[in-house]
Amino acid sequence: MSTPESSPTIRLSDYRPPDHLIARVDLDIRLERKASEVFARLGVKPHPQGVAGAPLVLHRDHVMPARILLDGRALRADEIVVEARQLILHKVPDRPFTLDLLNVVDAEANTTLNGLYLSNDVFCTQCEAEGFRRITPFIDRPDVLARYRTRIEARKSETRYLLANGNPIASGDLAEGRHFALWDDPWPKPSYLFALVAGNLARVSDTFLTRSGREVRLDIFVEDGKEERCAFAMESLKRAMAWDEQAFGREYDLDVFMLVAVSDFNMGAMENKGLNIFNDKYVLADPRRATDSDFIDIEAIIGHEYFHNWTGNRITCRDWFQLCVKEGLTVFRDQEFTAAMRSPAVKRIMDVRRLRSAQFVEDQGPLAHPVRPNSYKEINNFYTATVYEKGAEIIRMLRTLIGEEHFSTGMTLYFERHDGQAVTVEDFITCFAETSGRDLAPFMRWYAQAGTPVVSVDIAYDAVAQTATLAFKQTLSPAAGDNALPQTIPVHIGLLDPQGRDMELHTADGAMAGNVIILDEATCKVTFHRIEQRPVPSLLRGFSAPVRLDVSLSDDDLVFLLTHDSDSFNRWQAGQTLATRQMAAAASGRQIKAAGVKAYLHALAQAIEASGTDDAFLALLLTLPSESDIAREIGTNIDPEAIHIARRDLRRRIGLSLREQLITRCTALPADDVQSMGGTATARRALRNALLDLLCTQADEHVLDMAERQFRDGQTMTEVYGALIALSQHDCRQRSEALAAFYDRHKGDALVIDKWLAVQAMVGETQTLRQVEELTRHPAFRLTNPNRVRALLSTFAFSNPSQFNRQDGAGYRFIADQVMALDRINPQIAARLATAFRAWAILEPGRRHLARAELERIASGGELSPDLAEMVQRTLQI
Ligand code: B3K
Ligand code: ZN
Repeated sequence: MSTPESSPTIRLSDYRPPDHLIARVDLDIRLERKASEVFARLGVKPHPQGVAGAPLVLHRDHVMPARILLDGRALRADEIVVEARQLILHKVPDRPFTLDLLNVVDAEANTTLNGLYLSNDVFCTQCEAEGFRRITPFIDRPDVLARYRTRIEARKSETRYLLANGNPIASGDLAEGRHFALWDDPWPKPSYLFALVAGNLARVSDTFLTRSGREVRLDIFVEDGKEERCAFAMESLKRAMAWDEQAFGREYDLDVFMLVAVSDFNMGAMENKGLNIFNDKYVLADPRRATDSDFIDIEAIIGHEYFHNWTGNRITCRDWFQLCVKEGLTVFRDQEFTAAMRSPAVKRIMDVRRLRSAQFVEDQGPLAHPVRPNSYKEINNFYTATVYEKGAEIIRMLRTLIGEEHFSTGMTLYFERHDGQAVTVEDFITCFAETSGRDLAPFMRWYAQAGTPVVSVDIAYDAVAQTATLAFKQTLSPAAGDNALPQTIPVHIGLLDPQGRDMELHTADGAMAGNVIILDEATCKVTFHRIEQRPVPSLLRGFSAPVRLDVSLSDDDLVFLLTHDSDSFNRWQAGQTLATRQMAAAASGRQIKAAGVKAYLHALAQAIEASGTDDAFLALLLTLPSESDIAREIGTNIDPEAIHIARRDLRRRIGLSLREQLITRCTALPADDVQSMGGTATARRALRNALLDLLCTQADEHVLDMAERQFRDGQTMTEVYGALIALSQHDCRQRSEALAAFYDRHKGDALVIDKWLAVQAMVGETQTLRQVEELTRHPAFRLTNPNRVRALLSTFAFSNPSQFNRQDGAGYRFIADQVMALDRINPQIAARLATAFRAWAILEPGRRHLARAELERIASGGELSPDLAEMVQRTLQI
């Protein structure tokens, strides 16, 4: 821990290669809970572009070698300069040499879950971004690539398995009940990809045959007794491996691929070479204990980590500013994987929802930053929705811009040219400029300019000339900076004729390629000819760019799109826009247009009746924009309570007017059992839950009984939890009974109990805060476990806007207290939770004042970790 002032700012413009390289790392690790010995033998050499005779500077964090030997000679104390976060050797040879370091690491005392730590008695590591320096002093930066060999030794009774990166090359028993394993990783890697796991785990094995005919052993390691819950994870892994071969031509490159599930983990998972470590939430699943969306997440995250093997591991980033070069690209790859495995239309909507709810909010507040940031104090604070999700949107736009074929050859060129390297965004984009022949210099602005551009469109129809003219204008966000230049924005469009059919698009120079307009100036006008009737425009189809669209379509036009658009994304979007319009008006005290509401309800009714609509898609149509979506639309002077009421009222209105249809549709859905896990059953369950949720807004005995029955008889967690969520929003007997029964049924199972914690934290009632406070003292809750913290505290702070933003400020006070307590245990998780305050500046004055006061209280609360200190300073913009 250190005081806020003590962390230096790291700048992209200061980048220079290190003066030394480490080409070989031999680790010999003797594990003990309190004092593991880590012998590190480093093969060091001067960097060809470094300063000759420069000192060797090693990063260190909580570790100080007891002995240092240079080419076998023990260094004297006066030859070593020890600084708080560095170890400096001033006199090192100007030729390759060996450095031996003997370190002692206390895994048991490490609650940060960064470096070497224990999770339920299992030794494991997390080294990205800068955790390796907690294990041994090192040049701990991604442009230092080394070959690693790792020997692990430990007590046999405590460590059935000893795992590290690469291929296993030896193992055996030793004296005094100890054993060892030796691992060799043939692929040079940065230190952040190092991993080690040792513990009494259980193993589930399978094999995968690569397309070139190599057999790879697949091992999933889990805590004892959880083996049966790994089947889906294993299937997902095999699907991911096959898909990467087929879609990107990428094969796996070691003899064994291992995946370990641990219960204490800071994020979703980690792509360590050959040894991915996962939060067990994203591995363990069976239909009775995990929901369909858990299954979907597991498949996506297993894919994501596996895809990193090429985009991240074989080709890594030069420095942490280039994080998006592995993360944005890998998110894009996992999105494509899910789209290929499931419904592309549903996947796109889910991704855009996530982008808007996390990234747009970030972009509109004090934490806005470019996809490639210019500076940071604590890099862990920059694993953000902007780097990940907006980073993925940039890749998607790139593909739209240059076309499928150039994109694919560009990817192949990238893999060939940069294999084994640590690269920059420029290296990556250059490959596509070369294959497409397009100047991508203007496109690079997407990486440099923060903020969400607004694209406004005016439509003029000339019935005499039979032309339709679209006038586009882009307005950059103030976050983009004073010298910002227009972005390259691909706008996919369609024009619908009065029957709802797509018209052919002809400009003066002929038919339009792919119906995509590239807006790369501040304004642009496009005229379409031979438009015989007034068209309804469908703009930004498939959400072709991460922008806000500003177009004044009438309610009737939106209903028309909701009913007819051939682009499913825009069908969904039309419904969302209509609903948001009503709710934003109500929440701002403006008159709601009765005709608008009526038209919206009518369109929903039609969608429910229509045959042929995919159930999962219909479920999305029936799900209203979230309270945060509405807040974002309103933009300033936010009153979260008024928004909550507006949303609740519209839901009630739907539940009331469409009651009979909702019931009929719900009862007509065939029952599911635990065996029904395919796409159709998943879609059906999503629809059943969406229908039930709307019905329950009526809170009469009939609908509450329906929910209670589904809760009691549901065969899958999706149904049971769906019913519990529907019930949880109403203060009724059924709710308290269901909550008690759920706890009773699952009390031994932490991951399921997380759902129980979360559902209570989401209730939009004033007693929720007290309930959440009480739950922090419940035996099921632990501040040291990130999954528990996220289930209870993050759900309250991020998914319950009306209660977190209580008018009396008690929600802010509570979360601020938790953030400060957490900071002493796990700074990364504390800093993450503190981002709940990121939208404080757009609140109405009373709440704004209270939220700010809590941020200031954290800022002045004594010793803060660098993580939290930076986050609070940025949020307050001080
Ligand atoms: N690369 C890791 C994230 C590491 C976060 C470090 N604070 C997981 C992923 O994106 O796949
Ligand atoms: Zn990733």
